[in-house]
Amino acid sequence: MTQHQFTNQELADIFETIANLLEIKGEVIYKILAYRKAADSLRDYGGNVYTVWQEGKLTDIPGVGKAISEKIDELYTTGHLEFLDKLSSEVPPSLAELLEVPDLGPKKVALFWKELGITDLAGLEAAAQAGELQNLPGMGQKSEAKILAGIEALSRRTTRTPLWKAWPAADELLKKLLNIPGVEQAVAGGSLRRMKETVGDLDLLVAAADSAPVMEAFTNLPEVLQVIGSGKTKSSVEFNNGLRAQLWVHPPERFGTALQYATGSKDHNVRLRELSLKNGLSLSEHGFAREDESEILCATEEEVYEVLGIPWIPPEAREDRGEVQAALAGELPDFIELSDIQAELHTHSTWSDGKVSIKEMAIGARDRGYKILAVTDHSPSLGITQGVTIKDFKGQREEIDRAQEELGDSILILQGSEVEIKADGTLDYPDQVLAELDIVFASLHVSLRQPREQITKRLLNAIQNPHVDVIGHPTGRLIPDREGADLDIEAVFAAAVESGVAMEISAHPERLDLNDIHARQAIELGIPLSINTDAHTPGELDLMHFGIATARRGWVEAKNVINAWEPDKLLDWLRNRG
Ligand code: DGT
Ligand code: CA
Ligand code: ZN
Repeated sequence: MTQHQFTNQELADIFETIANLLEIKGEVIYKILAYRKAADSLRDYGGNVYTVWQEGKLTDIPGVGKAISEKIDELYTTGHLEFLDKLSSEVPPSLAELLEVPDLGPKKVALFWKELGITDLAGLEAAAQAGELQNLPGMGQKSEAKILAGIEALSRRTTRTPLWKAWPAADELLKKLLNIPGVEQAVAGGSLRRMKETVGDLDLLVAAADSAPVMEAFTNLPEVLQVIGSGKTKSSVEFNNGLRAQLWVHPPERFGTALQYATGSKDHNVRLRELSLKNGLSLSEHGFAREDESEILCATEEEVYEVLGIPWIPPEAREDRGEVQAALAGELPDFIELSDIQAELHTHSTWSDGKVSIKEMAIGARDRGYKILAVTDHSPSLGITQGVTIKDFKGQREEIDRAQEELGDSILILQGSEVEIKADGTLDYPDQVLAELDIVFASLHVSLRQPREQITKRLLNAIQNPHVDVIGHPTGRLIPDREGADLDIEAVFAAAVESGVAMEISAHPERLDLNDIHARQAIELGIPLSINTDAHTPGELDLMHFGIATARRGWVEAKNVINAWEPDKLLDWLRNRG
């Protein structure tokens, strides 16, 4: 047994590298193509190449001739390849990474290397920034700028995109798609439609009888940096901003199965396929196929679930977390909807770091159909914002009374606070001050990196305070840059059950905190939730749908959410908490 058991993928990568280096070196094209073909073939090969080698049948693999099979033999026997070692001494292997830059081919890479001594990405970036590339033969200011943009896109590629960034980008693209002649529908699928907090890439679905003109128009959009792949039903592109998207185009009569497939999740789809097969039907993005190969086409997604014999499942719940089983048993939850929300309970005004007056926030809430608005400005200890001092509360109450009088009974304004849970675990106001307020949020903003035991204890202190009604954005995370506090969430939930406090799902898309999984755990324990935007302007009140989506991902129903209750029930609940 040798120690050099390269996988199919590793072998493919080695031959790919050889092809790239030969190309930069300027080798004749047929040699390069032979290595490239071998690499592709090894990557896609169904069996295990190592086993085939042991059987002495390497040349049975397509694309593997005598020269390649000898190299594979050398690799498995010795662990390395003399040919590659020699090639690497002639052409720096780090040059291959330059080929990853969109639109940068081997000729240009060779040019940069020979003329400027550039051997890696960092060197290329520095030269482009210094304007050294534009004077080379065949180059100019424009192509130099493009290379810089390409390097930037490359550096962003590894990370997932937060939902709050992907959402508006998708929105804009969908509008453009709808303007292409022949496009009947354009909607988002994938993790974006499921409202996952981050997305890997956008999946855009179009219903059109003829796909070619749509693909053509899409791949030629000015914001497209490079086309990664293009086919009849699917194209894949990378945009200048580093985001990637797949466009799926299907005829209108098949749009239902296409949208369902591309919405995923993959695991949910696998479940549906299993269910379908039990009914003698094979489900694909194109439709259902019977055993005699006749088809059932679905123009809408509702029809897909109907054929499967289960109720339509909202995209947010398609994560294979028991939803298909629940649907079969008729036990899907009555998922909360935006229209269930009756009150916005976590907002800021000019009394702390909000941008507008209490009255303006109340008008914003009223215009969105809410019956109650709570103003919950920060307490003073949070250094970065101007907070409400104990003395300020009287003046703030007067402003609320005036606004209430002017707005009449169209909306009820509550005086609340977002009181800081300080680093030592105490709250920023004494109990008798908290007792005077209509609603109290307690939140962590500072010293979030304390050890688990310490920060958990801090939160437990707030949970156990009888004047605290809601724990605001409990973990304090910010997507994508800040991880939440290292809380012992079981202990937190146990304490919440004990005290009856509500936990927030912050709808602010940088927070979505509690997240979907924690929200589901919380309601299973009977902990009431509250979904709020933490708005600092009236416009931010529109972020509520992100919180609703997170709640739906956590199987939350309206009855679990205090601000989805009838106003009287909510006010009773608040009064009873003291
Ligand atoms: P992402 O982009 O990583 O945030 O996650 P998704 O869910 O958007 O996944 P993506 O973009 O790889 O694929 C889009 C959808 O295509 C996915 O949600 C379900 C479907 N899909 C992709 N690969 C497979 C597969 O191997 N089997 C099945 N049944 N569906 C798949
Ligand atoms: Ca995706
Ligand atoms: Zn806040």
